[in-house]
Amino acid sequence: MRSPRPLAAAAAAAAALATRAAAAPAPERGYGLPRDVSLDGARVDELLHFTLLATVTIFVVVLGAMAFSFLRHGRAHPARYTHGSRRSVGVLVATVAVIAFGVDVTMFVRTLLDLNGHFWNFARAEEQPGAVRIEVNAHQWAWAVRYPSAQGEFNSADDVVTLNDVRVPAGVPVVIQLASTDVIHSFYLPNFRVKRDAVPGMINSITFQGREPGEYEIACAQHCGPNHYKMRGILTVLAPEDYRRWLETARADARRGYDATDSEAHWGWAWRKE
Ligand SMILES: [Cu+2]
Repeated sequence: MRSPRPLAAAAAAAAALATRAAAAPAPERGYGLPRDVSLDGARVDELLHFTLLATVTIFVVVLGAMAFSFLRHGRAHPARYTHGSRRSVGVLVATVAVIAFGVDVTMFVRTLLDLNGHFWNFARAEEQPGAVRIEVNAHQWAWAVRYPSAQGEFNSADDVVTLNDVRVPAGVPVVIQLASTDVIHSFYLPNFRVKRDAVPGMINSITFQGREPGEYEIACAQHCGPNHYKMRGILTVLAPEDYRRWLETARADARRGYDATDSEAHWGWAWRKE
């Protein structure tokens, strides 16, 4: 009788392949922005939609005025030039100024409030119970990812280190500190509406909160060399219980593989307080 071993091995290989394939983020469907799965992404979308609405409105009004003039006057209409009166010009300029200024100031203030209160408020994100801290070191051409030990220390014996693979729990803020060892890269999460450069010699922060479990794309948004396109990672948002289980297993693996003499493996840094 044939040994079941090769079959079992083939099944295991097929299962491993299937898992890999399933780990690819689903392609975006339809038109418009990528699906927003973050807590604060709607703030960015609102500004984009407002800008779109404003430009489309202006486009339609200008086009409408031109079309009206063409249709109303036709070819035979002789050209008539007018420079308006002081009053009419004043009213026109004032109206345009008030509308443009009002729109600009509104957008500017909203942007400042969103940045200071949410997107750049790393201290507040870190204070939330259960907040996750991660270090990401960008290099040509991959993202090296490091989680702290159970005590919250980086470069410890049970740091979990992954490559192009960031896993986070849903429903809590995530704060990532970014570094680069060679050129400028940019850590971009389209589904979370956040992006930040990783600059050699600097530690930059980025924060977001995932709303629903799933797999999403990590991209590099700075052209960083011939293999720039390979800097595609996967950000997996897990249910909190699944995340806890994964982290525990990964920590146990990390402890088993720890080599205190391998200094290159300890590229992490002491967490910077904002
Ligand atoms: Cu890059």
